[in-house]
Amino acid sequence: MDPKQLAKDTFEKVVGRIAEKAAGMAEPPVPGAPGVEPPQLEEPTEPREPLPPKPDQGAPELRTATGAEVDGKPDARAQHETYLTTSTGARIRDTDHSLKAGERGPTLLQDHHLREKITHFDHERIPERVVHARGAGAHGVFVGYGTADSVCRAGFLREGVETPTFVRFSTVLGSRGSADTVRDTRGFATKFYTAEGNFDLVGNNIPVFFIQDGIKFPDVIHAGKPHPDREIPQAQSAHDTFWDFVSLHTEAQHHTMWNMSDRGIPRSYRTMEGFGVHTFRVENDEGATSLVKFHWKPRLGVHSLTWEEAQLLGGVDPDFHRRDLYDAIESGAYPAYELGLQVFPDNPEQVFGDVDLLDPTKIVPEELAPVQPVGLMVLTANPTNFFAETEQVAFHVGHLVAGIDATDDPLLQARLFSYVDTQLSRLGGPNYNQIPVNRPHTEVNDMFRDGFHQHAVHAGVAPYKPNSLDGGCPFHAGADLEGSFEHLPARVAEATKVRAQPASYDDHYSQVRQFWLSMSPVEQEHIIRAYAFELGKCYEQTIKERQLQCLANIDPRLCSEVATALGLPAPSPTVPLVDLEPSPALSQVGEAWPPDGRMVGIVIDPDGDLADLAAVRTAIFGAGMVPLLIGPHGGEVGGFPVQRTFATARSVEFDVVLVAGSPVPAPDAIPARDAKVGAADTVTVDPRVVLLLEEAYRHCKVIGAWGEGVTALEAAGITGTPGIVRGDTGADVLARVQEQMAFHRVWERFAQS
Ligand code: HDE
Repeated sequence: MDPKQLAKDTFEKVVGRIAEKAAGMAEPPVPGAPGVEPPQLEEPTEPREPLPPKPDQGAPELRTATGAEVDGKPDARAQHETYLTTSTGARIRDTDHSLKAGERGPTLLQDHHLREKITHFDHERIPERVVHARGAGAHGVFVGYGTADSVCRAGFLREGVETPTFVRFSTVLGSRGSADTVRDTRGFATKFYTAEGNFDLVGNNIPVFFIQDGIKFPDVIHAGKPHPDREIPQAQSAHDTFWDFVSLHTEAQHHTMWNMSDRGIPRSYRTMEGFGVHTFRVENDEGATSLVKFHWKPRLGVHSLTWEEAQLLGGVDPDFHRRDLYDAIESGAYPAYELGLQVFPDNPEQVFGDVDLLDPTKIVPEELAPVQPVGLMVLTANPTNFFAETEQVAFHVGHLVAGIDATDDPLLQARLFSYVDTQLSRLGGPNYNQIPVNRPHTEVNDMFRDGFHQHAVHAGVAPYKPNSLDGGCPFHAGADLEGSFEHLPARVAEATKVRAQPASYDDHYSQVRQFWLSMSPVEQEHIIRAYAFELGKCYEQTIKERQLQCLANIDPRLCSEVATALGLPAPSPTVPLVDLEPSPALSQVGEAWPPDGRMVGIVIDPDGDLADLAAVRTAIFGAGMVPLLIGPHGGEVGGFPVQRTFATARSVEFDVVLVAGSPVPAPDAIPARDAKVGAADTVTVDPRVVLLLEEAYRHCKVIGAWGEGVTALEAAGITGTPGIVRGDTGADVLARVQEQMAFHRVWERFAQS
């Protein structure tokens, strides 16, 4: 079957099933409601059944601590019942007052309820992840196409097999509470709960890494984290220690270039690629092995923010990527990613062409080894509880299943150690795989015993092997090897113990230049700006000069443009520039993509003509997008619910802006009250609307206006044409807007500026 059709059919099958469940809703929900029903004004006093979870929420499957299926209600473990109790189940009458010696007297030590409540609260926090602390998760389902059978025998890749998944997206450098839209690599970690055990694909949105050997991981992370003395800057690479390290440790230059490109500031987790980075070894039913690299391709295409949007969002909505993920799922725009494999022969050298497959600072261009689709993942439900699921999920590159094995990539080898080790301190002991979100969906008989937080009640007396007292159980996979894991035999050349690496790892620049040469002019401009910004934030001249030398070794024009911004001379290259064939697959610009889940802001004027509004909203919902009405005040305008006001809205949360009227300044357009009003006092259109339009224009978004809305555009000084749609009716404007927004942005507008 045509691969595109396969993806489409699989997506529709999964989404169709959910849509059936949601049928009956009057219109798709505008995301963001905190609960299933609006709260009453007075504090409720009558006991009642607690509210059910929201329809967009899922939860880890109900399994025992040892992976077995359980009959029962998933919310039976939810602690969501009518009456308050102590942690041991005694119903209590009052949790608002501590037990005191008289109304004004001291608190009594006897108050076990107070002490239990406060003590538990005191211990609510666990250590955040040492990297990737900030993240957001979602439940999904993966459907295999069966196309991987020729290379891999893993059961979850077989045709039509459906496997539940949990995905956690993350930034790397920032703390748990840091902003989402910082310039950084993004984590893209997936747990597949397969029938043959859990498989974790712990990848990033960038296909290369800073270092070739895991022993350097503490170095690169210490350099990227805030300075140890002042603990600033938070979640940033724009500082001296980061650039000090990467300019000295030049194998980091490839990853750094990706970070400086638009890939470092994704528009959404829904528009990111994912990469397993390392090469893995896989085996088919016949026992033949191949080397592969894993890729996730987002159904919506790869798309990024502009730098100014990213910066504004850091203040306007630091949770932008989380909210975007949750809102998309809630509004039915289920994020989807196709899993693909680049397949290479398993030759003894483990090279493909000129690329050393064990060097994680190198890619294999897709033009040389196409990404072959093997399945589709659709994210279908939001977590019910952030801590239980997103915080406690524990990924590990060693969670492998039958048919998939690690290679000797020295970065991967260190990771095989690190991921278990880190969970011990983060999750408080060795039994973290018994936490509900980590439980496999298949039975576990590991003979591991005891330890903190042991949830299993192990039977038998012989947790050792061989034994006869427990009848010899559990047995090795016997005659039936189907689905059993085995380390795939791979020859290791006769060698001497050394702390060294192959000479092929010494090329630090050719693929960085290839990336640069593969970018469109707009993308190259963004890269220049990013380097200029980051290095401009460094304090030490030496570090800037050293990094400029690295840039000279990548591309002289890139180097000279950045040098100009820094006010420094551009050095000449110290290595020969190698011109590899550009790889068009690396660029984000040029293709058209589906509109699902895009946020459409609609400026309305209560005194204007609202006749088209109902039809436009319905058409936007119909196209799988989310319409958000922006009015002068909250509540309703012309019978329509207003989701954003001129005071609360900022252009950066919308992908597209429609202007249905030309609203005069609202009563709260007072500079002293709202800084967004600016100094303007002689304007005819609300100045916050003007700012919104100016920003949307500057960030190269499509803008559509009809009726009086055209006047508002003029007030904002928007006279140009690319990506500006003017018309008489809302329906006509929306149709033309949709055509243009398929390209994500109005790229020509960048080129003109
Ligand atoms: Fe990680 N990494 N990593 N990493 N990594 C962690 O594990 C580590 C690397 C990645 O959402 C930690 O549970 C070492 C490459 C993701 O929970 C820790 C090395 C790639 C996540 C760890 C690497 C990644 C982590 C911290 C070099 C892309 C978040 C908390 C040898 C292929 C997973 C944790 C989540 C998390 C170690 C390099 C991806 C400390 C030692 C390369 C997506 O174990």
